[in-house]
Amino acid sequence: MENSIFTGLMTKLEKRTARVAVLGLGYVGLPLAAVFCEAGLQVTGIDPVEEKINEINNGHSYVLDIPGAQVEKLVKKGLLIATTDFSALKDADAVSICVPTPLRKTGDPDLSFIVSATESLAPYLHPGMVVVLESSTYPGTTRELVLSKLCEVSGLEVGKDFFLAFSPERVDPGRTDWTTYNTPKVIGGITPACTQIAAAWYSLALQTVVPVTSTEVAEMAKLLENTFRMINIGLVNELAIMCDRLGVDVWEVIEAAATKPFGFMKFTPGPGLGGHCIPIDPLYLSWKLRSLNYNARFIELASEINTNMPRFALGKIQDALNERSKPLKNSRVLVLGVAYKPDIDDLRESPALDVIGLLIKKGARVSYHDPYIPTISHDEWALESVDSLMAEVKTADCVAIITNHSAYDYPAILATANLIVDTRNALGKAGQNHPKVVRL
Ligand code: SAJ
Repeated sequence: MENSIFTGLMTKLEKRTARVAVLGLGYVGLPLAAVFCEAGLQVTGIDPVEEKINEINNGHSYVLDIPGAQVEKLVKKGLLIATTDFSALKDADAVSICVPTPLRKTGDPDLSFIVSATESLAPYLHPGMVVVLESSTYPGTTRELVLSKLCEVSGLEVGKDFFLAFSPERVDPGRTDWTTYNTPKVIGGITPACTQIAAAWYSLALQTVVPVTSTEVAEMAKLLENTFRMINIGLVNELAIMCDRLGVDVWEVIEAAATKPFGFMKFTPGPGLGGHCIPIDPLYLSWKLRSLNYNARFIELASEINTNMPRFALGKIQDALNERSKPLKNSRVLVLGVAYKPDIDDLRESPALDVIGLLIKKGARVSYHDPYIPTISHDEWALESVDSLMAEVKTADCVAIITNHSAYDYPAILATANLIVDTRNALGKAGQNHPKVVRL
């Protein structure tokens, strides 16, 4: 049911006079702010980290997907303003919340960033405002946590005085084919009017908006997307363990299966599951279901298998050295690639950190190289990426390819190394049945 507040906000959106605020200027928030600016909307970016604010206001970018020149252009045009001052929200008509949703040490969801952002926003919530939460989280968060706090503090009625929706982020940092602008965007509101107004807002700036009937549907869609991925990676990781027992080359098996033109989707095994989405989002879902007395067994099992892969990779390294009468202890092991996936500089949840920690615990003399990551400090150890890569490859007792950056000259590495454990099939066919190569 439309009221004057609804039509007033809709008119501001249609005239593009609605003032936008983006809370949280990370790899999701900054590209989202930029795409709203490109649509001609005036955007205030708010983040508590002063360095980020200064970078933006000085026309620089710290986010892979947003060139500094674009930030400079938007700031110079007065379309993008950045501040640490949350009171800027009092002038906003449309607010996107793009804050992290990590896990606590206990493995439980850490909703502190969403709570903090909501508490910062609540005092400034006013009639005619639309709020969209983008952070990946369990179904029910928007309604149970964000809505209740906003209503409690403001006394306003959702769907009539203000509008609230959830829209999962689908940013894949470094990707150029699918961007914030052209990736379809699911949006679900607390009420039909919330869905309608949030979809109208996002449709000003994004190519495709997909309205759904509730915030829970939108929250759950995101978790399905990433749980699907995590479980299928767990499946091929278990396949790698099975093939190891069977003495069958798992990479050849997967290549053969992938020739099926329908009904199959290729995933590849590895030394573990990294990143800030895939290992984490599914655990938000299983955590929520446990509170409803349901055990999400697929997620638990896949998580167990994925978490064990660093140890499986260690076993491969240990066995390969053993075959050459070299104990792991005091052997020189060079780890190639430590980012959580190829061709990026992100270490978050990287399995390389687990593999290196296990190698150090076993007394191996560990070094690493990564063209994107010059230094690592993790738990009680710290390392620097080696300088002369090929000299280190030559002297290492074992080279362990953990992240298959495309920058590496794999034929040269194969020719130079004494022994290679290839956990990513980086060497391809050249590494199959090669006397110097052990594959996962
Ligand atoms: N991995 C495997 N085998 C695979 C695929 C991935 O072991 O077959 C490992 C990677 O090495 C990495 C981890 O899983 O350690 C996650 O890799 P990812 O390719 O899923 O990359 P992410 O974590 O950056 O996932 C993002 C997600 N995007 C969003 O959540 C918006 C995911 O939904 C995308 O599908 C993925 O990018 C993508 O396709 O690149």
